[in-house]
Amino acid sequence: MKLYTYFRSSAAYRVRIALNLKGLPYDMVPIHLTKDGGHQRMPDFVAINPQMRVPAVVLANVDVLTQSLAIIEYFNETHPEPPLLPADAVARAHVRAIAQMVACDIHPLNNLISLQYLKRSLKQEQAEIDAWYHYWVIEGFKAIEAMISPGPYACGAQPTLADVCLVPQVFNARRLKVPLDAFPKIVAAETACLKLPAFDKARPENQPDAE
Ligand SMILES: N[C@@H](CCC(=O)N[C@@H](CS)C(=O)NCC(=O)O)C(=O)O
Repeated sequence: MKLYTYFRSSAAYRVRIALNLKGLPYDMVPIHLTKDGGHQRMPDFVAINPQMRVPAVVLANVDVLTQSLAIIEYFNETHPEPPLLPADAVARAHVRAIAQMVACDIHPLNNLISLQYLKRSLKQEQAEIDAWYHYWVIEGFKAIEAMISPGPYACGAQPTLADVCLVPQVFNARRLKVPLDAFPKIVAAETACLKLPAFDKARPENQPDAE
């Protein structure tokens, strides 16, 4: 299978972690999101993902999967071990809630294309864009911090979809210099996760396209 990825994309980072946790091999196809106006806009990639975003997965039978959460749930269903969602329905809803707080409430407000729109179309200054970024991460992290259960991972003793989403968002927050002192449980979950080879191998700095 092929994973269309970009080393710094937190959505692609989620899929790399999940595939590594499942022990599934994949070939990475780097899509540079800023070079030459963005390789995600080139016809070869648009034919794979008309949304012009990474990640995308092309399975061995050439089926195409897009959207990180849909991709991860597909692999969790087809390769159940280790499970990324708990067996208990309430616990599962809790894990999905944290994952969606990252993927649906924080990330869309501060991913590359949203920040580019603030800058290029709405002509906002960099300081205002940074303030926007920090505001939405901090608002989201305040709620997630309150929802994290005793660790070492975000939702207990095993890494789950919540960690798969949270760790890349913490990477992004650090890169944009969001102070994390108010979020000790989030940082502790991140520390525990990054000790696992599956998470470590997926880190942006460990990717073949890292700059
Ligand atoms: N909800 C999507 C988000 C995908 C997304 O926004 N990817 C970003 C990188 S993290 C992207 O490809 N952006 C392209 C662009 O900014 O033009 C998912 O979870 O897969």
